[in-house]
Amino acid sequence: MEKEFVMLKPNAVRRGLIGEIINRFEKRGLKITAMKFINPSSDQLEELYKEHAGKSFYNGLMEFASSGPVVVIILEGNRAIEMVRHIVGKTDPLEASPGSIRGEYGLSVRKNIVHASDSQENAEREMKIFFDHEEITEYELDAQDDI
Ligand code: IDP
Ligand code: MG
Repeated sequence: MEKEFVMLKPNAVRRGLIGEIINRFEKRGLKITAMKFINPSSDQLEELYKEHAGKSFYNGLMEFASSGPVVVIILEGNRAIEMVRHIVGKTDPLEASPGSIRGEYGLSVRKNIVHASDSQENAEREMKIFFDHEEITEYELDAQDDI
């Protein structure tokens, strides 16, 4: 089982899409093992996006990411990282498949609704920015045998 870190960006919250987005992950059999609704600190966002520091879009990204509350989530499942990135869709909503989250709700690259870690190493690193070890739960999904 693999763990994936996801953040619903401030425009997902402001547009009333929290339930819709979480529903997609649940319906796909991914298990929520941690979740919270927070105002991210600038330290947390700098750490999350540190690989992009210095890029042309960095300042705009940071301003947008800190513009309101976000939902941070840890999802668990078989090949969860690939699965979540597939459900989320490509970075540019214009290139994201119809039916993916970004392909359905995204209007611009910067405000593309959801963040999802791109590798096991980054998922481990990013979930630690937002969650303490004891905040991550363990339980079985009822549907586990049918996935
Ligand atoms: P990802 O979120 O699909 O992994 P990354 O390349 O890691 O994409 O970029 C992180 C975030 O930075 C994107 O989700 C998007 O919000 C923003 N971003 C990436 N490239 C651009 C750009 O060219 N213009 C504006 N924002 C961008
Ligand atoms: Mg990325």
